[in-house]
Amino acid sequence: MPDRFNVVGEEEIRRGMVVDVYFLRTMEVLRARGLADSRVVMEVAARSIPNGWPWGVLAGVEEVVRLLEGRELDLYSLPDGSVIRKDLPVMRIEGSYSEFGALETSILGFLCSMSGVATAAARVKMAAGGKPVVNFGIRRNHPAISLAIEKASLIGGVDGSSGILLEEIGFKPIGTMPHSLIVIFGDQREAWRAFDEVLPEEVPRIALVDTFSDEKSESVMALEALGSRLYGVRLDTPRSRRGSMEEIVREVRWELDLRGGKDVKIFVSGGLDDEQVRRLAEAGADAFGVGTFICGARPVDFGADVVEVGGEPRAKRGIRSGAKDVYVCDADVEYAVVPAGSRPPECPKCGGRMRPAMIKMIEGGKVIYEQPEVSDIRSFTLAQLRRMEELGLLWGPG
Ligand code: PCP
Repeated sequence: MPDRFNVVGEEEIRRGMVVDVYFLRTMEVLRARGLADSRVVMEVAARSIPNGWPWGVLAGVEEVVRLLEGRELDLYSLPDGSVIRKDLPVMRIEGSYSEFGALETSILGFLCSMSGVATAAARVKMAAGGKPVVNFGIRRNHPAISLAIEKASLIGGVDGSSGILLEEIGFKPIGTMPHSLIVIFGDQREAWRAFDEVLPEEVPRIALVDTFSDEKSESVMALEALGSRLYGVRLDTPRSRRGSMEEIVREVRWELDLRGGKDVKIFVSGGLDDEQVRRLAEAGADAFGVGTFICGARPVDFGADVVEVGGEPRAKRGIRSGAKDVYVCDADVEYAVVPAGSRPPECPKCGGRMRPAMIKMIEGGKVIYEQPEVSDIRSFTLAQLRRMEELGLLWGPG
């Protein structure tokens, strides 16, 4: 059960201990009336995408598969990294309601939270116009889920993240230096030189340049202090000093270039969102550290609804009844939803062939799908988003 941090472990989650009490009451009533083993089809779809955004990125599927493994059911799902839209069915679970009905809380918990992070990460990554974006936000979440959140941000397309646990999923953590290092030294130059002398060569020399005086003068100081060993400067300007960050970036770029620092990168962090990253990238910033916008992202509002009972289509108002198949046209990143078992539809955009988008991942409780590596999922996400960018679909109306 929960430990001192009130954190629930994997075994408790798999046992269904994270559950809304009304599901347990539902099971009690269904059992009392002999309906608990009704064969149902449950469908999961996003009822809305946060902030009215036109698309989201699906994440948390691997965790749902791990949650349901071994339970007598079949699960079909779009894979992690799929770019999804409102009301598009992303997952279909078939089996006896008693096998998974009370797990709805955790099924949605994984999908809502991780897809919210992946979606925000994708937006800020695409706003950066191909420049690196690093997740600096694990400090914004409960430590128990930091690696899950970092994984979701990578699925969304960011280039890296700052936590050392990342090594467990095949990524090297990325970071620069905190203000505390410079404040304790009391002198920027001494702090930067010590950083350069003490740390291994592979650590990039990115000097934080806004601690005691302004970004322009400290950037010049850093170039004078480290010379060609200076890889970059980080601007993390406090809100009390922020005017136009774009103008500050342009000014720093000018002063560095004037003094032979053309190769010195300008890294910006602190309270950035997708719109600010877009403007700063256009102003010449080379890379970004984004925390709250990614790790404090609003969850995607997935709903799980029974759409078939005992083989008969049946659903609540607002939900189309019956099991459905989902097809996708990769060329247009366009989906089509048809009653399960229908003929494959043609792409409504180009008229071309569409392929089944849902993958059977669990059959009779046995996992039959091998999840891709996070780096491959990230590539899949970015390929869809870059295609949408080419088609002018990326920033359209919600
Ligand atoms: C923050 C710290 C985080 C950044 C900003 C995340 O700066 O560098 O990595 O920012 P966000 O959550 O606002 O997007 P500080 O709070 O100044 O911390 P530090 O001095 O350690 O850099």
